[in-house]
Amino acid sequence: MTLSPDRLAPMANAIRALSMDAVQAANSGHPGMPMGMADVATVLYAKFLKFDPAQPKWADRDRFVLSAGHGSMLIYSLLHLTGYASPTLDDIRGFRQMGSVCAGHPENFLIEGVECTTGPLGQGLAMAVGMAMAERHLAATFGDDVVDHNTWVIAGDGCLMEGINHEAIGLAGTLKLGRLKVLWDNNKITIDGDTSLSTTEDIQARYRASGWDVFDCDGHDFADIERALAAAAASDRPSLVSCRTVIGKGAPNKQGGHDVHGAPLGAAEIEAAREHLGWTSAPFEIPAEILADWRSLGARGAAARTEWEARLAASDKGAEFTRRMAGELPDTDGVRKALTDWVAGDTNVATRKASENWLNVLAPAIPEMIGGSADLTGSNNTKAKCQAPFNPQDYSGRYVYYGIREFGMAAAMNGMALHGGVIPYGGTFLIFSDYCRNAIRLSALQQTRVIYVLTHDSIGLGEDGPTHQPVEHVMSMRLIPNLYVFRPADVIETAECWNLALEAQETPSVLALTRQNLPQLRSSGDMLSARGAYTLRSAEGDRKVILIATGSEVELAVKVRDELQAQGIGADVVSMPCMELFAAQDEAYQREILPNDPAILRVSIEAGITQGWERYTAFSRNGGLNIGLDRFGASAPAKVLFERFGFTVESIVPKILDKLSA
Ligand SMILES: Cc1ncc(C[n+]2csc(CCOP(=O)(O)OP(=O)(O)O)c2C)c(N)n1
Ligand SMILES: [Mg+2]
Repeated sequence: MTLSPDRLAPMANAIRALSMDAVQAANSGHPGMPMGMADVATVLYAKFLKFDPAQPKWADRDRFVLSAGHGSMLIYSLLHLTGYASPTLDDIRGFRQMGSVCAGHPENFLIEGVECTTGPLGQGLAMAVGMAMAERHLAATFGDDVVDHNTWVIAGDGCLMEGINHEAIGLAGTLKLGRLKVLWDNNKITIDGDTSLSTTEDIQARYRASGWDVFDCDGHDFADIERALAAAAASDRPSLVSCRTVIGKGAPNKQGGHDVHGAPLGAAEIEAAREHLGWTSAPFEIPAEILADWRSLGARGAAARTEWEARLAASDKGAEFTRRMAGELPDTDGVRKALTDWVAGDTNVATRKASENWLNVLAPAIPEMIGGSADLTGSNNTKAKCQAPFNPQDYSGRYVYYGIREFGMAAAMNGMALHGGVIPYGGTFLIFSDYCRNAIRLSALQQTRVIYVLTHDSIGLGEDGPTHQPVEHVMSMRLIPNLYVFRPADVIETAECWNLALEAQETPSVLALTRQNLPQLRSSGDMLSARGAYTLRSAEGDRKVILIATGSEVELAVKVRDELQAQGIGADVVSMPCMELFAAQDEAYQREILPNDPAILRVSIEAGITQGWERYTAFSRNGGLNIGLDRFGASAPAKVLFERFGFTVESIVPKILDKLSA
């Protein structure tokens, strides 16, 4: 069925009406973008997008990403009008209010039809790059009859202006992601006013230079939109469609100006818009025949989905595809056995090297793992031997050369995880986690299983100096909710932490790993890291001190303990590879490891900022003791730095004795 322009126009006006009325009711929100892009979005849904409201998550659907997340009423309108169960009209009435799934910005964890959380400008488009990567990888692995879909994006001027845009389109162009189609809401307006206030670049030329196809259309001419989208759909390159639009189109006195970007139109202008659009229905009422046209689009999707289900059932790889899309790990008996063998050994290596060694066990056993690094493969030790490059010649490859694009990499990994069917992990130096921090935050918010392999985790990296030496990073990562920050102490903890990260389906993980070698400290398996912290060495005699350490400082804590014991002072060493997991244990376990005894001195040792450690040391004899680094590092060999900054038995033991006798 083909809907003619005279049918499409009222459909687009339904988006406009819902958007202006919802923003007005909430007295908050952004009417300009949904009203301006209503015509383009209507053509996209009517003529191009493959979707089925009855099965929002079916695997071979097209992905639609509203990168300009402030225009959330656009996607809420589209989902409701096409017949998704969520959001309901009541949800839309409750736009931006407590209890409604129609949050201020679209949230993937609130509405099934929302593919990813957007609002932080630029990241939606960059996540879409990851979705398109996952699509190509799965198509190459499982065949076109199982995986064959597009990723469509609506992005605004802001998404194209952000720095991450450069990273994302460079990656997409290099990887020749022809299934990625970006519709640019080219309305020449941002919050402050005309885009010429801040931007003069030739955006189309920049995209072309990055290997993209670029098309152009009048974003309010249905035939012209359809022509341009068809050209983009047919292109084998990633495509940008510049849709020339008028922000707030339909509000006769306000359209085209920046006032319409992010404020309710007001009662008078809404009345004028109703008149202008010929929209006579009351707020939140959609005339039956317009709704029927929208619903007919939704109903159409079932055919493609059921045909695909038949193809999946016929595929000999169907069961494996279904497992991967469900995010369930394969049976990893071999992995469990490998860990037992490791425990029996005695391996002194840097934890980044232990990570690589473990990846060589994991990657062959878990084919959905896709690794990569932001140009630090040899330093992050992220490539397993079995992984071939992921590139346009072979999308079945499982190792991505992201280039020096930390933010782009992290956002792409979010998109890959959200697409499903793959488990992305990627590396950079821990210090550059700041470059991608907001994407790490979005991993946590979106509940994606993304694994960040962040090496060179302290002054222990040595000579590169303070620009490269993380000080505040480990602790500041711990501030992000729903993020596991693992800092393993040796080869065994490294393997355990990798396993925990892989098992955490709805929580991203950071693995903070050393450059320098560390001794193997454990000769027991049992996944002790799963409880976040555990007693690695128990006091002999009367316990006076508990040393709590992470990562490379656990070795030091063991040496400090030996010296205390030699002086007749009983001391435990608690290794705490993951503060979040320890905090999640029941009270009884936490008290077993850290007894509620004010006579015991608790001492934290971590080569980073001490702020935050009071959580575990304040309830302690004389307020406890925090050994750390509350300043920037320096350029020197690691050993010299640890000595200079007091990470030695000789420096720490007297401080403990002082505290004990105070
Ligand atoms: C990273 C980031 N910076 C700033 C903002 C705040 N912000 C929201 S919308 C917007 C302007 C976006 O302009 P454009 O994409 O052209 O949207 P339009 O005004 O056309 O709807 C800004 C600065 C944000 N959401 N994300
Ligand atoms: Mg704009």
